[in-house]
Amino acid sequence: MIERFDPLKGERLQILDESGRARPGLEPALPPADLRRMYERMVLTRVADAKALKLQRQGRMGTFASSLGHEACQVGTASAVAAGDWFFPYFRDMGVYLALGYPLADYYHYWMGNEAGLRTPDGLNIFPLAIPVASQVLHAVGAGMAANIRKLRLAVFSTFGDGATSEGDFHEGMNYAGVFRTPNVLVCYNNQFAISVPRSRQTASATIAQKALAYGFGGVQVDGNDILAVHAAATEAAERARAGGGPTLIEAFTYRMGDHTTSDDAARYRSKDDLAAWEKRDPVVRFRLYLGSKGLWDEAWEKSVQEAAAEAVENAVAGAEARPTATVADLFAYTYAAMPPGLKDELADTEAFLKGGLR
Ligand SMILES: Cc1ncc(C[n+]2csc(CCOP(=O)(O)OP(=O)(O)O)c2C)c(N)n1
Ligand SMILES: [Mg+2]
Repeated sequence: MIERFDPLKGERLQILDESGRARPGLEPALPPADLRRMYERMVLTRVADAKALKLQRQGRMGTFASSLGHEACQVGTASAVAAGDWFFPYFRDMGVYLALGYPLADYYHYWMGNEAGLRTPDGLNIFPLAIPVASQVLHAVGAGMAANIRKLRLAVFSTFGDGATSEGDFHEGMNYAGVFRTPNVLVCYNNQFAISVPRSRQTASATIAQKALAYGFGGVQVDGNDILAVHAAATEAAERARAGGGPTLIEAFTYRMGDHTTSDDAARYRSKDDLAAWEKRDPVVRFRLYLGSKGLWDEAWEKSVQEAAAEAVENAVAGAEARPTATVADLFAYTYAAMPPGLKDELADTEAFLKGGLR
């Protein structure tokens, strides 16, 4: 289906319009229980996100990158992941983590300043989220190459922002993926900004999806506020990857509804009108309206979903805050199996400095 939407012609895959109506012939055949689970995960992401912002303001969490407005991108992409697949996420991916079953307490613990929170539990194939912009694309393509060498039939996902497409790592990864036909699903959340830099200053390409064509594989632009469109594109791309059909680039067209992170103030560089226009395209509301039209949503169920999310979030906060905070030694401990002498010296210097003087 994704071939039917040509990025060079400005075509974008949209299944649900803003009022939640599905376009005939494009609706994926998902069982009601799956649809409802997707909605629950979107709500959990939103509630957990709002809580993280509050915790940061209270000094209980470090700098945090909000997922507000990205719930369809994140949960939709994760909904295409099958057992055995791998995921290489980035710093704005809480919905991916939650949809794949990562413990929220661990995720919070990481953002509270302890990298132990990113040690993925056994059984989940999630690489630690990347802070260096676009570095995860290389890791994902490398893992895709490993899957090819080992003849494993799996898909390797990676997500990144529009700003990441200006990085060399992105282009190197794309090039390698195209040449070696790695089984990658590369999903760009084009949220129109890289901190304060607008999409128009990022690339002169009409779309990000079309960049795939130059690397010899397919790219598709989808409505990133439409979870069914993201799900359909990611599912098809993953099936293609597992079947040996090579990589796909998906551009999920969306908008960053919050500040870049808690240390940013987006009001300084973008207009209220833009924000108001995108509020009407809220991905959670759109999917709720769709579920309502299918008889899968009512007020009582909404209440139970919201209450379950709130309870899960409160439990996760308590769990994360009960864990140990990071020590100075933790900053040095995990790069090498055995700490080299230079690093040992640095650790000793740092500890001495914090005790009130240099050695
Ligand atoms: C290699 C690198 N350069 C710069 C930064 C600082 N930085 C953090 S986020 C960001 C912008 C990322 O924008 P985008 O890729 O669009 O993702 P978004 O934040 O919009 O989700 C920058 C420049 C970084 N983390 N890594
Ligand atoms: Mg961006």
